[in-house]
Amino acid sequence: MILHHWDTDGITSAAIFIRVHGDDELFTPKIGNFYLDSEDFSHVVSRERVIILDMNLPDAERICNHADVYIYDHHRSTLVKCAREHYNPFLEGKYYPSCTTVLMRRFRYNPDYLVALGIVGDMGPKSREIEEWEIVEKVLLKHGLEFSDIQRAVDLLDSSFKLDKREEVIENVHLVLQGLDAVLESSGLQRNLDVVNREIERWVDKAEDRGNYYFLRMSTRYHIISAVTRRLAWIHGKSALVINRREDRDEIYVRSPDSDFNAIPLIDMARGMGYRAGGKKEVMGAILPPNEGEMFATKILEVVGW
Ligand SMILES: [Mn+2]
Repeated sequence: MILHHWDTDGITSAAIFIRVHGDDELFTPKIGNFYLDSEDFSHVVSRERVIILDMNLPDAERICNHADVYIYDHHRSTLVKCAREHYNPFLEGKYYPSCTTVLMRRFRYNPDYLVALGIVGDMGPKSREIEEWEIVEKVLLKHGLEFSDIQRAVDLLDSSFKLDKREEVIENVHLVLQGLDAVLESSGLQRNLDVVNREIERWVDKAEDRGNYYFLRMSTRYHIISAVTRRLAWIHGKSALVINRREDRDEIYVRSPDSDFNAIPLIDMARGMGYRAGGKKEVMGAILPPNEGEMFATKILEVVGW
C-alpha cells in the first residue's frame, strides 16, 4: 500500500512511485489528520507493506509491528529505526523542497512534470528562488507553459482535499499520471476550484483589522484555513490569526510576513499543551479540542505581543 499526503506533492509522489515500482493500492489518511485515527490505523496495518510518502506520520513506529514500513519524505523528522528504509535528506541535515525531489534522488528518476508539480505544490511562487527552479523551468519550456499554468494545475489538484473529497485525492494520482493536460482540462476539478476560491474570498472579507494583525473567526468544513491565513497576510501585509470551528475540533493558524517573526516557540507551546501542531518559522497550525480556540488564541497573543 502507498500511503500518501493529500496535497499535490503527495499525489505526484505517489504517481512517481507507481511509475518506478508499478501499480499499488493507494491510501490517504482522513483529510486534516496528520496521523492515523483508529479506523485508518486498522485499515493500514492489515497490509503487509506500507510505503509512506510525504508525511511525517507519528504512527510509523506502531505500523512496524504489523507491516514492513518504507518512508520517503522531506519534512522535519527523526529516524524511524524500525522502518525497512527511511529515506529523508532532512536526517542528514538537508532540506529538500518536495517529496518528489526526494524520490528523484533516491530512485534516479528523471526530472519531469511530476517532480515539478511537487516543487510548485509545496513552494508556490518561491519555487523561483531555489536551485530546483531549473527543473520547473525545463518542464515549462518542454510543455510550452507559463508558471501560472503549473500553479493552476497545483490549485486544481489541491482543490480535492480542500473540499474534503478523499476519494478524489486518490483519483487524482491516476489523473496526473495521464499528463499535465489531463489535469488542466479537468472540468470537475475546475468546478471544485471555483467553489474553493469563492469560499476563501467569502471568509477573507470577514476578517477584522486589529491594528497589528488581522483576526478571523470562521466556521467551514472545507480545509482552507491555511489558504485563508496566507491570503490575509499577503493582501494586507500584516500578521494574521485565524480560528476555524469544526464540528469535532477547533483549528488555529498564525502567520506573519515579518522576517523577524518566529512561530517555532508557538509550535512548541502548542505541543507542550498536548495539541497537534506543526509549521515552520513563518507559520503555525494547530488542532485543538472543540471550543479551545479562543483560549489558545489569547495565549498566542501574549507570546507574540501584538
Ligand atoms: Mn511535501
